[in-house]
Order: sequence, then structure tokens, then C-alpha cells
Amino acid sequence: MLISKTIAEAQSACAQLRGEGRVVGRTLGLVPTMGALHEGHLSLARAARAACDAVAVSIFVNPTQFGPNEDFSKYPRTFENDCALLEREGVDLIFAPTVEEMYPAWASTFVIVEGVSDRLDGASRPGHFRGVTTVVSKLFHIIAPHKAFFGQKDAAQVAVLRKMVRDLNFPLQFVVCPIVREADGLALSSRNHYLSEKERQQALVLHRALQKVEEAVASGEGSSSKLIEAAGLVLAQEPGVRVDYIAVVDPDTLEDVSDVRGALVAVAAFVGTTRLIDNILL
Ligand code: PAJ
Repeated sequence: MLISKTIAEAQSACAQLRGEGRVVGRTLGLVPTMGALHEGHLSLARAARAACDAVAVSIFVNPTQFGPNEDFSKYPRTFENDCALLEREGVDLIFAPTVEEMYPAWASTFVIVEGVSDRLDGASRPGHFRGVTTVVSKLFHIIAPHKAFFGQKDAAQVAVLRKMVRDLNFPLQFVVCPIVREADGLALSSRNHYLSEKERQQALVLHRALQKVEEAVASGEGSSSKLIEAAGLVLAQEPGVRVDYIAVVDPDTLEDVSDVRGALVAVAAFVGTTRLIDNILL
């Protein structure tokens, strides 16, 4: 497993991993991450390992997707442990650039997917998706993967990036993998590190609210406002939890829908000061 900190080194390593110059090429998969790896990230690495001949994982805490009052400086960084986990998964390359390597002082180009970037998390975190689309575009150019793997956990990110891939004709397959949860239902997240034991229990209410929505749909409820109300009642039972949004939307456009079939039900809430998200597809 090669650990590369520079773009030039990663580019030449990836050319080799793709088998360039050979009669028969090899498929290269990319898993972009910000590190602090858990089973959710590892599930993406395994999906890439199963679907591709070679796998690259990027570890980069991307400053441009954090707002001025967000957790960039205290975001968990566990690089040594991440490398050990990825080695075990048979990953070929870790690309772990510095901030200066990815964003030299002279760089001034950003990628913006208009419309969808301003909904759900984009509405709560202005400029967040501009940072995500810019860094993921750069990773796609540097690594040039045939397939790129993302988690359904970040449903709005999936919508924004899928649109970017279509709009800008990135020559790759965009693969979305299911949400990995703890046994009690909590969606795995690097930000779960921030939770106290009490908050960890309170955080379960996000999953409970989504389960309530699933039950309501199973018993015939088809009105999105009724589903939002039902989820809101469950979330309100946990006083330590402040709702950011509850939305029933089209999974591609993130616009509100009245017909809930195939809709994305997404919630975001602050547990103490930690902002958590979760979702289900109906
Ligand atoms: P990060 O939060 O590290 O997540 C990296 C990838 O892991 C994302 O595609 C995310 O959806 C996926 N993931 C996280 N938790 C998951 C879970 N419980 N189950 C399944 N997949 C999960 O998302 C980012 O980083 C960044 O925005 C990035 C795309 C790397 C750009 O900086």
C-alpha cells in the first residue's frame, strides 16, 4: 500500500494502477474520505475492492467545506489508525495531501452545482457543497477513477455530486452504498466521536423518527406533511435534541414532493452542539 502526500506522486501511481500502457487496462476505484475512518467508510472500501482491480482512498479534511464557525480545527484526525485499517482492506493507494498541496495560495477556481447545493444541508451550511464539489472534482482529476464510491448516509451530498458528474461529464461510474449503522440503529459518523454517553443515547432519536415515518408509510400514510409531523413528534420527545430540518424530498433534486413514493426522508438535528444527519428512502 502506497501512501502519497503529493498530487504528482498520486497521479503517477494511479496511472500505474489503471494499467496504462498495458494491452488490457485495470479498473480503478476511488473512495473519498475525510479520515477518522469507521465501518461506514470501510464498507465503501470493500465495495470498491469487490468491484475494481485497484482501490485508492483519499484522506483529506477539506477546509473549504467547513463554515467559519464549524468544526474544521477540531475534526477528528486518526491518520495512523486509518492507514492500518485500509491496509487490512487491501487498499492500494492512500492519497493524503496537505491543505497547501490541494489549495495553493494562487488557486481561485471553484465548482458550484447551482440549485441543489442550496437545499437541505446546503441551506443550513451555506457554501458547504461548493467546498465538497470543488474538492471532489479535484480528486476525480487527480486520481481519474473508473468508479467512485459514496455513502447514502450523506444523501444531499449524493444528489449534488451525482448531478455534478452528469453536468460536467466526468467519465466515471458513481456508486452509492447503503448506510452502515450501529446495532442500536445510530448511523455511523466521524462526528459521533464528539458525543458524550448521554448524547449518544439521545442521538438514537433520529433513527427512531425515521422508523416512525416508515411505519406510517407502511400503514398507508401518503402525505408528506403528515410524515414530517410524525417525525417531529418523535424528535420533540428528546429535549437535548434541536431539529435543523425534517424533509420529504425528491432524492435527485432535493425539492419537496407531495407524492411520497420513492421520496427521500432526511433529518438533521443538533445533539448538544454536534450536528447529526440521517435518512431513509421510501
Ligand atoms: P466523510 O464524512 O469522511 O465520508 C466519506 C464517505 O463515507 C462519504 O461518501 C460518506 O457518505 C460515507 N459514509 C459516512 N458514514 C457512513 C455510513 N454510516 N454508512 C455508509 N457510508 C458512510 O463525505 C465526506 O467525508 C466529504 O464530504 C468528502 C466526500 C470526502 C469530500 O470532502
